[in-house]
Amino acid sequence: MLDYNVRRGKMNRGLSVIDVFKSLKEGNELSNDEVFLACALGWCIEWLQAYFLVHDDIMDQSHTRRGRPCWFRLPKVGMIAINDGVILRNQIFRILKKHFKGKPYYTDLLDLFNEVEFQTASGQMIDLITTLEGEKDLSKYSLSTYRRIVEYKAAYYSFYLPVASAMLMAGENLVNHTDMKNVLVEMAIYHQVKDDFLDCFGDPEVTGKIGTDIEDFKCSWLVVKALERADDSQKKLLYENYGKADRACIAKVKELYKTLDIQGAFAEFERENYEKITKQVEAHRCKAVQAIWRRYTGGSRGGDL
Ligand code: GPP
Ligand code: MG
Ligand code: MG
Ligand code: MG
Repeated sequence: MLDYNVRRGKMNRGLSVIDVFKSLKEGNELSNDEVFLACALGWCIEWLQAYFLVHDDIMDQSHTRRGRPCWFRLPKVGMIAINDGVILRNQIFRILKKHFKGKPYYTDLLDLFNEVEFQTASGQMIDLITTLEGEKDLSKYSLSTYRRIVEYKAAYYSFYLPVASAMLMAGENLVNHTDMKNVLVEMAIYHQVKDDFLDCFGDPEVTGKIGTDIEDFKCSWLVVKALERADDSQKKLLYENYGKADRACIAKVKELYKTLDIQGAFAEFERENYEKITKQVEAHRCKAVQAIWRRYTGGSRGGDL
């Protein structure tokens, strides 16, 4: 179960902890002990991610993940996957206890993981309740709703947690970092927009997952953008076909996305935001922010600890 669910990801979150910790050490060689502890923290985030994904795939009724059937889709697993998710989650606190108990920042680490899990579950909640049968209402889908969902379901655990946990390990405190949080949220939105784009237009052979956002009635960036661009008849088509697990309906939505040139809108969003965030990151006084942006945009050399 651990091999199936914890491994084979890109490990951006876990590796970011090491990148950020190194950046906070400003070129000083890390001791073996520090490398080990930064890796242990990184793995805690990978375990957290594994638990989230096992549960998220059940909730989203997804089919594949990392190029294989979702864990709950295996006949011998099914709903036992819920308990497996809980076991994955429990390992985080067992790893933390084993390696960090006695460190001055131990309770701060526990608080951090708990708080971030709460924020993510809150984001998952708003991601899910807008898709409830009987509650489906495309008029609620706006950029501000979208940004709120992404901030909570993705930004805190994917961007803030690697930075904040490495900062605690480096002996820093986490108060007064609002500007840092803001730029990390922008990074998360940039990446979630790409995730949403690939859900519809990506090649499952490459992404390792088959998209389900259209039939799941998700508040995806694509539908928000489509609603912005659509005229009344195109809006009607969206209202009639979005959120239905019917191939013909899904095809109609994809066709409309093409007519509205959502691919072009995505390319424009990507270009503009890459430049905007890169500028913000360069101007930022905290090196940690630069380290995580490099990791997620592939600019880091990586593996050169
Ligand atoms: C994934 O979003 C969401 C999470 C990983 C948070 C899950 C939180 C829980 C408390 C279970 P997504 O559904 O857009 O991701 P993907 O496209 O990878 O399925
Ligand atoms: Mg999902
Ligand atoms: Mg989801
Ligand atoms: Mg997605």
